[in-house]
Amino acid sequence: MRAFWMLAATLALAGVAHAHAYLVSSSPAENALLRRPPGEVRLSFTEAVELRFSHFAVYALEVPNERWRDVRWLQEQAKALAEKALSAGGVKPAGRVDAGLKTQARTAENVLIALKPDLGPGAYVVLWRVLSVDSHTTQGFFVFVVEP
Ligand SMILES: [Cu+2]
Repeated sequence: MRAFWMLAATLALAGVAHAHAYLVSSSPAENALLRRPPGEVRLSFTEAVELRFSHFAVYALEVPNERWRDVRWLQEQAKALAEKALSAGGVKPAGRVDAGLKTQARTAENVLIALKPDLGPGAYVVLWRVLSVDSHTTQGFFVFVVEP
């Protein structure tokens, strides 16, 4: 709790900067079509994020395989899932495939998310809501597909 108030005080003073933490790049990349399942996801933000006050998740997207290359359609499905997953209340979607954060720092621009081993073929959604060190919250998501 003490850490929270220290953070709040710091953030109140830091209210001048307006860069926000936006995603710069990721691995896998947005809309990547992968032959092998990745072991982790790396997200790079424009500024450092407070890991303990941020949320990251990766979900399997239940979609028929003939849709795996339909980027716009996948985007719509992913958006619906991300809204559900990031909403404050309600039932969280099933199918989480992330296995915790590999990044142990309190703040970081690059965040590594471990994945469960041997993800099967399919579409996956990476989503986040991050508190950046300048006190702003941003959120987003993207899709990648594993198609051996
Ligand atoms: Cu900002």
